[in-house]
This record gives sequence, C-alpha cells and structure tokens, in this order.
Amino acid sequence: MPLPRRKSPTVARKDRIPPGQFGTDKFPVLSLTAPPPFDPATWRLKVWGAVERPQSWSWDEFLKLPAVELEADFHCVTRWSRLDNLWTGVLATELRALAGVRPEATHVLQHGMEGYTTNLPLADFFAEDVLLAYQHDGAYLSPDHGAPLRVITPRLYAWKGAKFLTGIEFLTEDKIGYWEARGYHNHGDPWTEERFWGD
Ligand SMILES: Nc1nc2c(c(=O)[nH]1)N[C@H]1C(S)=C(S)[C@@H](COP(=O)(O)O)O[C@H]1N2
Ligand SMILES: [Mo]
Repeated sequence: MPLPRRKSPTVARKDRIPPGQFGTDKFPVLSLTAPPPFDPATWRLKVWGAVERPQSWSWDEFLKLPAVELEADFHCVTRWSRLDNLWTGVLATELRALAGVRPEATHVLQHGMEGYTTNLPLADFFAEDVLLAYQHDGAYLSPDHGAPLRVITPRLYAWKGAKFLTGIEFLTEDKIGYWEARGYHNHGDPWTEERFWGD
C-alpha cells in the first residue's frame, strides 16, 4: 500500500525561496563530525522528559510506526535551498499520543548520536510538516545525511533538525542547543532571516 502523501505548506508559498537564499540541486553535507556508526541491532530512539510514557524504540520497532511521505524544501542558513525533497518517515505529531506528552511540556531538545543538540518550542516541533525521516528521495538516508534517522523542519533552517537522531527530550523550560549556544538564532525562521542572535 502506498504511504499517505503530505506536502509542507511552505512549498505553496509565493516566496518559496526565502530572502537571502538561492536554489540548488546539490545536497551539500554539513556535519560537525564524521557520521557516527549505525548498528541496527543496538540503535535506539529514546523519548523522555515531560512525557507519561518514555519510549525506547529499536530500529525494527521504529520502522513499524505509521509512516508518511512528505514533500518539502530544505533551507540551510549558509544560504542554499534544496527544493522538492521527498522524505519518508514518522510525523513528529505521532509522538504526542505515543509518548503522552504532558501539558507542562514547553520545548523539545533533539539529540544526535554524536552529541549534537537543537532546541525548539513545542509548537514548532509539532508543526504538521515536522518529520522524523529515514528516507530521502526513495532511498534510506546515507551516513553523511544523517543515517538512520533525522528530523526535518521545513518551516525553519535545517540546523533545527538533528541528523543521527537518537533522543527527543521534552522540556518544561527552554534549553539551548549546540549552534544556538554558538550564536545561531534561537528560533531560525528563514522568511524573517532569523540567522543569528540579534537578527
Ligand atoms: N546530528 C547532527 N545534526 C545536524 C548537524 C550536525 O552536525 N549533527 N548539522 C545541522 C546543520 S548546521 C545542517 S545545515 C543540516 C545539514 O544537513 P545535510 O548535511 O544533510 O545537508 O543538519 C543539521 N543537523
Ligand atoms: Mo547549517
């Protein structure tokens, strides 16, 4: 059965390429480190913090969660935008019921396997087009692009989604992520050019 197909609302914008960005068909790699090793036998995605039911999914279990295909653009704060990506994965909104996110949760901190983190307000994490993606354009993610799992945030710059995702922490107050602690904007909306603190 084909998966349900979703489209990020940003794809229909008149100003689809945000100010200060240029479109490219290339897909550059921006990573702090070499890709950390992925072992499907031991990999886990953990969900903890302000939730009723902390989770620890194995790779096989994660692949059985309800999946969708998402058409979305990808905006890197270094000014390239890659339009028309097709991602496959699990919508972030699925986690709300699965983990039982508690009413006092206000923010989310994503954790990458190598130690990368990035923070989001709950409303941005639960936007209808935020995806925990394991495929890009029909193929499982390559190590450089975040295998086995990454977060896609089409309404925000791409640093707001962790590659090599292994943890989602629900918070009751904001906690700053890796780039946010090093001068990047705390929110990261490409259409208002929220690139750096002070923008
Ligand atoms: N775990 C992890 N996630 C990460 C990063 C990283 O270094 N480690 N870099 C971020 C940045 S700055 C960007 S622009 C995108 C880059 O994704 P790409 O390498 O697939 O283009 O991933 C984001 N997620
Ligand atoms: Mo980036």
